[in-house]
Amino acid sequence: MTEKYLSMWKDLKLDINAHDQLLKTLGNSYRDIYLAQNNRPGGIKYFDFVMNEVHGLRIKELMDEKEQGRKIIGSFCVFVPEEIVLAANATLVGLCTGADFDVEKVERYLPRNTCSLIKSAMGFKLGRVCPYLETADMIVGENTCDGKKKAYESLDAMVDNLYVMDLPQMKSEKGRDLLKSEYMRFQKSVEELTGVKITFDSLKEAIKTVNDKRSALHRLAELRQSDPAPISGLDALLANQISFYDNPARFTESLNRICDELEIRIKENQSLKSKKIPRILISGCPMAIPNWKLPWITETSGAVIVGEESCVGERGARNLTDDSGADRDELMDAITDRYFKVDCAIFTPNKDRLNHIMEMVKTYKADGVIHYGLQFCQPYLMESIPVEKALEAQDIPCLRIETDYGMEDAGQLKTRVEAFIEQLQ
Ligand code: BJ8
Repeated sequence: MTEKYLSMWKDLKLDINAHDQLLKTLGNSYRDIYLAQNNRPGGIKYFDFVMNEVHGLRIKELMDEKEQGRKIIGSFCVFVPEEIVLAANATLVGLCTGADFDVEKVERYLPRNTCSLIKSAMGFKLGRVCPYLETADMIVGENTCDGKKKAYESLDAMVDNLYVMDLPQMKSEKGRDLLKSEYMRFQKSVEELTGVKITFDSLKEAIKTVNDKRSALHRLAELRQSDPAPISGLDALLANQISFYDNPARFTESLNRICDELEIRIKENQSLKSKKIPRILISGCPMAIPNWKLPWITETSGAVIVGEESCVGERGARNLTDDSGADRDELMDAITDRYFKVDCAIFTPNKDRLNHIMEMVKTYKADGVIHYGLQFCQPYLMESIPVEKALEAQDIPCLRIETDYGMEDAGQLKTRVEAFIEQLQ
């Protein structure tokens, strides 16, 4: 792949040596974690292909789109509405935040006690190894947690195309008004960037495209409710991760094809594993590509992950946008209402998230919950305590994990996860 896309990466001014190193590491962990699994559905080969080409063919496609005048918008958060971006004839891509890079350099800009996700975003920029970041015509940051908020001030000094979206912190009427006004402001900025006026028809069509993508993710989630689970949590996570990068219509079609296959598996009672194994719900911080550490440890310790209460999972993908509005403003209201339901831990109070975790335990027939908190992530680590208490009050076993992107604690994590799974058995 290196030779084939070398000139493109050079044009994007990537650090070629560092980027080669990154691709090598990514390829090795994908082989050891993903390709080592047994009994994967045949359709998952498409996602293997996408992963193989995540810095290659997909970037080439984005560059081709740019050549035809289409703008690329990069985002770090599920609060950035893809519907608005698509309606202005632009493309939304998730930005890389799932691996450590250039940590030493990053710590010259950010305190050491910053979460891995934020450090990763900064490391990919400082190291010039993320082609998505370099392709983007607009990078959208959002005022969510304090770490991100302040890190965007540093990022702003490194790029000339950062747009920061303000976000509410309370689920109040005022909070909803703020979200709507921020979405209106974003819509205007996207129109200015693309030179395309968002119309009722283009917005309605974009809502349909995104709803179709989310419906395919919902279908996958529903199939995972079957016992035994028809697909590994690792592969389901991969589908959720890729949904942030791939062309939405193509992604929807490919995922629906996998779901067709899983339906047959369920009908024919083909089990992923030969014996019954504990079912785990993962809840907490988002896991961006290639953050596979905890799911990999969990699923190689004798359990299967059946759901993710996460932004790269059900928190991010649940709820469709109502497309029955009669005019553009009504559709913008529907978009606001849909996103206002996202129960990120930056909200206070945040009862909805707790209720959602409880509901997911039941729906997915989970035997236990692993709460995943990134080190130094105050919102999710703070919430992990009431989450654990509420689960324990209902006799639902919960394991609270606090970790980062490094592999140094992998052995210790495995011991804890194995003991937890044994307790579930
Ligand atoms: S909507 S979860 S994608 S903000 S892990 S950076 S919270 S200190 S990522 Fe998120 Fe949007 Fe919320 Fe979802 Fe801060 Fe925590 Fe780091 Fe985090």
